Amino acid sequence: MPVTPAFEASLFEKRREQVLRRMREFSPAGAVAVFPAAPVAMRNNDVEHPYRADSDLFFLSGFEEPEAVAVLSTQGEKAFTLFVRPRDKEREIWTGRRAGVEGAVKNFGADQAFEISKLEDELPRLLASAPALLYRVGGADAEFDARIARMLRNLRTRARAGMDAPRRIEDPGQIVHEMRLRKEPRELDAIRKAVELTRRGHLAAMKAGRPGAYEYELQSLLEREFRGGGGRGWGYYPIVASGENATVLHYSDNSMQVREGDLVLIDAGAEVDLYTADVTRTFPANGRFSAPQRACYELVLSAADQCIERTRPGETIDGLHERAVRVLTEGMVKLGLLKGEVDALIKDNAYRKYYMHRTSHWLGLDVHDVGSYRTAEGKPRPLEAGMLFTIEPGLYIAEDDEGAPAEMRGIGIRIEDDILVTERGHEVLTRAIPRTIKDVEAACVTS
Ligand SMILES: [Mn+2]
Repeated sequence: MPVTPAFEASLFEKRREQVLRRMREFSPAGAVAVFPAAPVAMRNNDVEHPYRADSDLFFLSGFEEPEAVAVLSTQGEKAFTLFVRPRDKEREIWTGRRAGVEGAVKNFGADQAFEISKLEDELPRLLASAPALLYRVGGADAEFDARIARMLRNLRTRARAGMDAPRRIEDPGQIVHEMRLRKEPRELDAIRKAVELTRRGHLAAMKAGRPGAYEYELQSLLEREFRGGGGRGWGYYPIVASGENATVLHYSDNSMQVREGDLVLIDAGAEVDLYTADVTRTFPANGRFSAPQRACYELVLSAADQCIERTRPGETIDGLHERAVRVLTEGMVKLGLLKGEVDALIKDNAYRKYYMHRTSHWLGLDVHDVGSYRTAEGKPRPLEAGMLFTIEPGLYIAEDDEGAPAEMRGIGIRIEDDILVTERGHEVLTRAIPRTIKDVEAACVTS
């Protein structure tokens, strides 16, 4: 676990100042915001899953150790308090270096720091002085919810002693997630690096993805680039799906052998400094799309391109999805998958038989990143410069779909790119990962 932040400390300090400013607007009489670390997840018996910091806590502090809590307060001198695991020579021999209370102040900019064992004493003191608490109930850690609830109950029972519990409890996401939605240059640097490792991984898999190869071999090539290139690894578990496995949206066995004539769908992205890319490519194992594969691929590509082309400030994710649905539905009729009037097929959701997911999601520290998709009035949110999201139309024809032309059954295609909204329009960060038929076929050539 790093004992110094991945980015320069001043970046996190600026973010905290911004949060504190918004907290003062939100509750002029005072507010305290609490951000707990993600709990450690057990894999089996006494083996833990590799630890990955909570994205909000990282965003505000750069702190990546488990058993930590960050507190921001608009009251008093100490705006930023960190609760952390203490330095412990013996424990550190077993489980790695810790920043400790000193490091929390020195390296992570805390105004004060306490050992995590002091949480029950010190956190109520901070809470008692504030009319508003910003804490995300129902986050990753139900046990921490219960601890907060206990602290509040205890504070209320001490009302006669002059203690008081916050009267408002709200989600800090409305402040922090709004900030995370608009990417800063330093974040885009990390994402561009993640995209580059992702490009190398997908290229390696396209080259090696011949009939006879196993899906897990391709997965290992992706991971070799993601981790071997200096990233943290993957930002979400890779999907390597050959043939009809590609019609299972969250296929993750990655265990089958690629057959002659298969398409291979790979949805995989590297993580760099906790920022992830999210890219899907679909390629022919033998290096050449068959005629029906080509027809389906061109349809999905055209849906993707039409969405990308429309991306600019003011456009909405709902608007792009509607565009993708229209292009895909028109194509489904042309391909003989659906029969009827396009408008009626859209209205009746008939297209969902072959395109059952949404076209876009925010992207950043989390692969399905935070941030509201609606305005305060409940309308689709207009895109703004700095927002990063995916465009990922697909077409999935079940192997046993007797309504589909026989030669198309078992075809699953998705093309997914990462799009940054700019002042003038957009930038496709993943443009260099082959996506046209010509470029994909060229990338599959092994020679
Ligand atoms: Mn995605």
